Amino acid sequence: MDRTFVIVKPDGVERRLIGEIVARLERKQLSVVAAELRTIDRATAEQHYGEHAGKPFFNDLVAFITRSPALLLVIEGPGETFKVVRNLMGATNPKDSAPGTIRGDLAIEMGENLIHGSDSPEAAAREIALFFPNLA
Ligand code: IDP
Ligand code: MG
Repeated sequence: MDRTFVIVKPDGVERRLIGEIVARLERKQLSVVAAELRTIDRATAEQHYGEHAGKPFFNDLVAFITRSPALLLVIEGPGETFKVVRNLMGATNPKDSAPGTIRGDLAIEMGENLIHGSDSPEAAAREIALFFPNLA
């Protein structure tokens, strides 16, 4: 089985969309294999989003992802799980995300786009290790 890392971001928890978002992953036949509601600390957020350090939106992004509890998830599927999740998420900017996707149906602002999913197998491994260091 193949794993990826997902965050229901603070806006998703605040809007009480945990159930809606997890249900969409489960209906696709993906499994939740680890889950924790956690307020992400600043250092972890900066490491997680390290590829965006120095970009104009970086400080807002770190403030957003740390502002209140997020649901951290390890998601498992039969293969290419990162890709399956990214397709369910929709495009980064909710104004471009297709209807039928999580962002396309439920979000409208780039800065409040509900969900993170790793963008490669390498990112999935790195992010799972960062957020769930005790997971085998
Ligand atoms: P992704 O979440 O679809 O992988 P990334 O490019 O990795 O998209 O960006 C990470 C997050 O940073 C996005 O989900 C979004 O919340 C935020 N973000 C990306 N680009 C912008 C931007 O141009 N303005 C504001 N926020 C942005
Ligand atoms: Mg990304």
